[in-house]
Amino acid sequence: MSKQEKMHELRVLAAQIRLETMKTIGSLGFGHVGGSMSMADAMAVLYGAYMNIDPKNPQKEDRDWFVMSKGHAGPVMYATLGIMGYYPIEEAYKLNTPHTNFPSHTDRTKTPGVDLTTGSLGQGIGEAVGAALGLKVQGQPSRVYVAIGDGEADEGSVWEAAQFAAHYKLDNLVCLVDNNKRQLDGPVADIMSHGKGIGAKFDAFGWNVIEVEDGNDVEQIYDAVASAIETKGMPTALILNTVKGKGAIFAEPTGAHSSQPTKEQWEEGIKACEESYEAVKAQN
Ligand SMILES: Cc1ncc(C[n+]2csc(CCOP(=O)(O)OP(=O)(O)O)c2C)c(N)n1
Repeated sequence: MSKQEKMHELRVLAAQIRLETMKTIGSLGFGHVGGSMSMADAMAVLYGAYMNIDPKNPQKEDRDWFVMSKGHAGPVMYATLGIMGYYPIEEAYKLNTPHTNFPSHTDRTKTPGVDLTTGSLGQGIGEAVGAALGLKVQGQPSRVYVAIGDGEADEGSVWEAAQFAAHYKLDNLVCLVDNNKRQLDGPVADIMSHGKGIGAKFDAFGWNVIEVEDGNDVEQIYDAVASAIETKGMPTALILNTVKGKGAIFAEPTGAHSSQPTKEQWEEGIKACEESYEAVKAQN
């Protein structure tokens, strides 16, 4: 398959992930649309191009791991795992209902394919660093990918984990920063700015840093992950400059953190994602 064909496949997958994310959250009627939709393209690239996984054997020993440290973006992970074949995607439409296997935040005891439990911001990256060290010590070829938010990066524990990962030269670790410039209450720059930037911080902690100008462009993400995999002796941070709510017609214009639109707005939002999925499929 040529690179052009692969990029088309990944764009189609990203559009399908967006559609299924909307259906998953829409089944409940409210939830974290913003930070889920900004991650769809990165999820498509990781699961569609790079991760060594077997959906029929989620625990296989030499698998790559993905940790959604910004655990409120659980729905985009559930959509991705369902599409990849861990379970029928319709199961995820029981999002956050009693006794569900699809809680609002990712839980390793509930959902096949979820490697670590998250939800308390700043916790997942530390778990991912521990997993990366453990897998290295065991001699596994596995890579650990972890996604954090730019608001989440206000947590001090993120930087303890970053320091540890650089010290132990965890080159099997890639941190994807969903740099969508917004957190729960508004713009990150107004609430708690990152000084010279999150990339500059990771650089100061001894990481390899790759700025991805458009973090919703699958080809830019694809090239950045390839470069991360080639980097030896240090972990890599990919700073994905994304748009919060990307592709959700009721959330993208405002960058809302959580959305509770009307039933009609949900129908329109899902229909728009269906149309863009069909349009992307028709492209070459
Ligand atoms: C320790 C902790 N404090 C507060 C929250 C509540 N909370 C959930 S999401 C969120 C904002 C996160 O912003 P960001 O990481 O930028 O997420 P994104 O924009 O990517 O969705 C907050 C404050 C939490 N889950 N954990």
